[in-house]
Amino acid sequence: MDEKKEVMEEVISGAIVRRFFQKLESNLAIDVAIVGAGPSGLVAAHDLAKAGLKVAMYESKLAPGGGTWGGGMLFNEVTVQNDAAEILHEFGIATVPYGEKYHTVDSVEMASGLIFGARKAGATIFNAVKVEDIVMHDGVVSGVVINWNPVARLEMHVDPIVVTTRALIDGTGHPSEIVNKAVNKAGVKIDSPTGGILGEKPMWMEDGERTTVENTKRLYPGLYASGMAANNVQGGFRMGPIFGGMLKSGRKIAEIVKRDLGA
Ligand code: 48F
Repeated sequence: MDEKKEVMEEVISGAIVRRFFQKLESNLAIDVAIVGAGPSGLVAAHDLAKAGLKVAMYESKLAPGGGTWGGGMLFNEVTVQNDAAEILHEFGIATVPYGEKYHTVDSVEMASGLIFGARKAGATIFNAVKVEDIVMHDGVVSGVVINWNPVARLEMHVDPIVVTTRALIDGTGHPSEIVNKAVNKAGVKIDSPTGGILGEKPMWMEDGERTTVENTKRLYPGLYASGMAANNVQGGFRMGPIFGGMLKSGRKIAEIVKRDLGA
């Protein structure tokens, strides 16, 4: 009897399909969904997964990392304050002191190190996936509506699927896309001076860096914001190519979510 010959093409396709759908299925009901894999979201994902929570991140681009890769004006060096450099060291990312208060970091090392660190802590990252809406159950934000970003980009008429979550963090950066859905689609009042989104102010590095961390908070039951999204919601100043506030904001939102979820 002829033994059936293993066909490599079938094995390889089967491996990808089976493993991907295992990953997707085990992330259909999670503890924390983080939208946007920028620096604040990646630190939050790392800390929350490390605390034993089931964390999934959704990044609409193929490469996670958000605004980290480009440094300032594509000069691929990033700056952080001394205390934020310590967060990078926890991820094994090297920094070089610059004067008394700052460190510089190779932006490629920082982006890849944060991604690797979040993943190694146990967070699952779904790239090329866009969160296009939120789920609201009885006045609590309780899920994300996801689809492939290429589907959205090509404006294909394809329905999404839904993931339920106990906490949802908007880490989408400047547009604060997820909070926008809560305010403008669900019509809820969030924890901000107006109950809505105030919008980012122009550049003031020092103030922007401080308020990014101060503005990091729970906005509504089940809904949180980190990084530039948090600052945009509360009307903070932009800070440009310094990233300490983003890293500290990610750490702060992780502490708040851990407390709220009893982790
Ligand atoms: O903007 P981003 O890097 O987020 P952040 O953590 O950091 C901001 C800094 O990079 C920089 C800054 C520092 O001075 O101001 O801007 O606040 O990353 C946000 C990520 O979210 C993704 C987007 O592609 C980016 O990688 N994103 C945005 N909307 C969606 C999304 C969405 N609807 N679904 C999935 N991903």
